[in-house]
Amino acid sequence: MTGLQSPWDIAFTPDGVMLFTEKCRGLSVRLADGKTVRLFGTSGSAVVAPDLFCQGQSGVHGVAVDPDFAKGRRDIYVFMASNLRTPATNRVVRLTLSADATRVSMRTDIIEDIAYKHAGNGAGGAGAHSGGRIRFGPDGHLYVTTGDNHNATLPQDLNRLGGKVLRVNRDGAAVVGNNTPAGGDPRIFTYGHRNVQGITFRPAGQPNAGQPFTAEHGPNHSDEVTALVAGGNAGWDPQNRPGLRCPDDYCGYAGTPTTMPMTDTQRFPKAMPPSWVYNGSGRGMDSALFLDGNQWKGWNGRLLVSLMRGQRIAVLQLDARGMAVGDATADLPSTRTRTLVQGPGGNLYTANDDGEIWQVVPN
Ligand SMILES: [Ca+2]
Repeated sequence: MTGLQSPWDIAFTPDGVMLFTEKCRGLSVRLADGKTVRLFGTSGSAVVAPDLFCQGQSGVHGVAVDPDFAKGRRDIYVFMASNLRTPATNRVVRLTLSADATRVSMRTDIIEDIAYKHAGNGAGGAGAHSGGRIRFGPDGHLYVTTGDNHNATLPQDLNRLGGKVLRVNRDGAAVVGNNTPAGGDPRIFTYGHRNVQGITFRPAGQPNAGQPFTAEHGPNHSDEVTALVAGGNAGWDPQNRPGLRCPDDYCGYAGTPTTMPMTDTQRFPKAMPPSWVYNGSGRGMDSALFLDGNQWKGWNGRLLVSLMRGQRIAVLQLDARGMAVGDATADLPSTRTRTLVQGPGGNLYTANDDGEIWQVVPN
């Protein structure tokens, strides 16, 4: 597909209908005959969400399909910025897709209180660092990635939903077993993140199958892939760094891998260690996907990670613990890739900042 406006994420129903989001337009569907319908979003959509707004990096982000869709639970889930509350928040909204996939109804907001950056500060503009990827894991639960909003205290604050990975049921309730530290919001699965926009799950047949791996933007250094454990601290804490110059108390852009680490093992000795740290040029670590299927041959089971500024996709080989032991670059044209998804049949689908969605077939 071409001519899209900032496509952000893609999801497929089991019968092959493709759903996609555009940041400032909303959710659309591409039907089997190639026709597209704007289902939900801003003006021009079949169902207009008057509370949805687009600002800076934010708007409509992730989309996911209910794991029981094929059993008749025709629900889809969308991450979006909303001004229903003052100040505004990010939300996860559940919708029901009609049998012909041309209409949505039954909006239910399952998470209403994900942190949103309502005003610019010394670190950047409003709407920054919302996270926004949503994926069902093989455990049947919905994982939601959020961002630090350029807010110094947010990542380590266990009562606010920014700089976190959440794990909830389809109604938004906390999953038993999240292992959130005592006193924290029980929807929090991991915390101490900066801006997570990639999450994928280790495929069946690999060690620790089902374990979630995140891809996370670093602060001009140290983009990270991390293997998550329930209740884990990812070690990002951009506050109280007396040696650094910190506009509006946010030290996130002020230091080096030593003075402002993405994983601060001095403050948090038990922090989850990164599987792969990328310090080269052209970072912008965004989406992540374990490729799964024999048709991918040498890439079967490898972890793809998009580096947006680098306009390339890294192909990582992991060891049994989940640590990267090799990386290559996918032989694909250069572009800023926003999402990586496998469709029915196992082909790879990507969306990019040139307004395109690609289908990539192993050859
Ligand atoms: Ca980290």
